[in-house]
Amino acid sequence: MKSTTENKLEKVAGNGLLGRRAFFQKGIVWLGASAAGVSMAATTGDAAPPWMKTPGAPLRGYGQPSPHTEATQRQLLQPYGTMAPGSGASVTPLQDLNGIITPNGLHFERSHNGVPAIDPEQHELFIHGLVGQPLKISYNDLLRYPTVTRTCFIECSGNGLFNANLADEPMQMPVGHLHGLMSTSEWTGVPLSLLLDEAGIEAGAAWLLAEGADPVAMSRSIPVSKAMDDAMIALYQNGEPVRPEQGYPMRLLLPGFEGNMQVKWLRRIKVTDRPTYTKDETSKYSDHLADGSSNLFSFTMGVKSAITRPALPYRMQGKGFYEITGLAWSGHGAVTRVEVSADGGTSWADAELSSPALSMSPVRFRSPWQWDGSPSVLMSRAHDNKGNVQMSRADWSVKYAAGHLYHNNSIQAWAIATDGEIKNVWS
Ligand SMILES: Nc1nc2c(c(=O)[nH]1)N[C@H]1C(S)=C(S)[C@@H](COP(=O)(O)O)O[C@H]1N2
Ligand SMILES: [Mo]
Repeated sequence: MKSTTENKLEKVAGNGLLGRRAFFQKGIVWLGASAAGVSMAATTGDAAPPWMKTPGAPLRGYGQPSPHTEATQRQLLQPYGTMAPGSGASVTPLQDLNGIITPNGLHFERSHNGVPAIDPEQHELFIHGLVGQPLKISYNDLLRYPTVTRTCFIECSGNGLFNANLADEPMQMPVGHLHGLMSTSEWTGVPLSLLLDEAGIEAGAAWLLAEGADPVAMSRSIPVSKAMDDAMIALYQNGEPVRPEQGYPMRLLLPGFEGNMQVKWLRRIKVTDRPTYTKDETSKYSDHLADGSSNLFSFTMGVKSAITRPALPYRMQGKGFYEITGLAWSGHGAVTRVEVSADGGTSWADAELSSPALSMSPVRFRSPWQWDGSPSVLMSRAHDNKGNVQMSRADWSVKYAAGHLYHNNSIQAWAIATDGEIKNVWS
């Protein structure tokens, strides 16, 4: 960067963090890539690139990513190998994405026993229990109900478990592997309250049992208050029918709640007066605290952020200007502020946030940074509109019992070495 430019840049925190105004300031030379001496004639005629000299590819019915981005894939985690290849998870490659929306083919998947091959013509949703009129609704009938649209994230309560206490040392893995059990879509579907009103909830109804049509019939208990508030039977994901991995033909969407409760391949809702205590909510998904007690249910996903670039699996390409960017989200509401540090938390600066800041939807944060090539530690810290602040990893580890893995929304740090190597570090 030229020294004249450097004078214009406002340093807002230690180790080269620049003010957000730098993004809008005129006359800044970010990389200084120069076109001097190149004549436009060289880009046409014989000197034109080969793809300008033959007709382009034919039209096709369903678009695919460029073959040059084929490496942008979900990473598969299959703990039981070929014995149960549909049991496990695949993570969103956050390192290769920008913006807030996850493309449908890259939405993370967590399935307990694979994707059922549901015939939509035969699939039905039952609503029964403490209702005046039990309902049996076919997929085609559900498509005729009034719909709503909202953008929100789904996050597995196991997201971040690789940065909990699985090993004595921080694990070195791509940012998608560390934080990619979180994806964001624009969901469209039928408000659950509408269907419950139609069935007529009876006095004493306080909970729902939601059950999936997969071979494990995964099921969870959900408070009626959430169902009547903002729950949705999702039918469309980013505009197209929900993908098989996400629950085709329909899934339960509970904005801000842990992913496990958002039952895929939804087939049954039973209205009850108490939680059902299903196998899926008693064998897993409880939070064990340091004092020996447990939170049986902890529905809302905490406020969290993660730097997705610079991050593993990549390395720095020499000193100079970088945009530090990542995602911040909260199950309690909207993210209002994200701070970034380049000196391991000694000093912080507010990052630029993408708009709009929607409730239970991530924001993309961005901070300009001038790396002088010295060892640095990058961190981000998110705040939401309900007053929640992301806690340090040290504070998180003492809150929960040793070995606890769920709901790790603590701050994660990337150390950058002089040779450009990036490492996950605990601080
Ligand atoms: N029927 C059913 N619903 C399910 C699951 C499942 O295995 N079966 N997995 C749950 C878990 S643990 C999570 S985190 C989310 C993941 O949603 P996704 O696969 O669409 O990302 O779905 C939940 N709903
Ligand atoms: Mo999950």
